[in-house]
Amino acid sequence: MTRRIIAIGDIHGCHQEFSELLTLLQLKPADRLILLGDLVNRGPDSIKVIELAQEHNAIALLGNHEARLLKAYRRQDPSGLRANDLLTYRKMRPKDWQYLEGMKLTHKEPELDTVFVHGGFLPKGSWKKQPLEVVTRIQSIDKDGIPRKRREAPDALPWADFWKGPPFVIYGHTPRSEVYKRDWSIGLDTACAMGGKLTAYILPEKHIIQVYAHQRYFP
Ligand SMILES: [Mn+2]
Repeated sequence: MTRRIIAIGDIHGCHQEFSELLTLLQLKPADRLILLGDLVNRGPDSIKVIELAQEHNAIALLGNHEARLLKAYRRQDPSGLRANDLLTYRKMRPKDWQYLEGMKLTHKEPELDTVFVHGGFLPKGSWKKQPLEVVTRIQSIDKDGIPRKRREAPDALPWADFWKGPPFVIYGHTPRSEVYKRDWSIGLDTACAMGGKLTAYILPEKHIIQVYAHQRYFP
């Protein structure tokens, strides 16, 4: 029996779609589930997403949304949070915070020479040494080589266009209508909370399974 490595893109509180996807995947005990961060905010129930992740022994990576919530939690000051983040913040129980605290920045599967991360990497230097602000937030790289959000720099190209592996990188964070495949990466954020799809990518067979969002939860 081959063990499957299954990565899932940004869930953003979409617990129903996450649950449907888990059913379709028919997880076996040997399978390894990797969630690419941003489990929370935007969708209807972030706490249920955290619970499902725990039930299925997922490896959950830190997204910019978790990082933002944790920052407020550590200061015990949610005043800087957006309205939507605040809804999650208020529902979080101590054990949910503990779960967020345990999220890793990256995960590597050495046999596949594949790395998993929420946002992505700058193409220069080792991927292992890049700071939280880069790996959880990068979407594009501008002409000066600075990591940017797409919104801030519409003309900048996706970081994945510059990335020449190895390793192969599987990431989320940049919502698109379809997965974004390059020779050395694949982006799996298919904008579920915005009425798109939730995507799972299964290794080693490189198979994609998707479920449609029931509705648009976030503008
Ligand atoms: Mn994100």
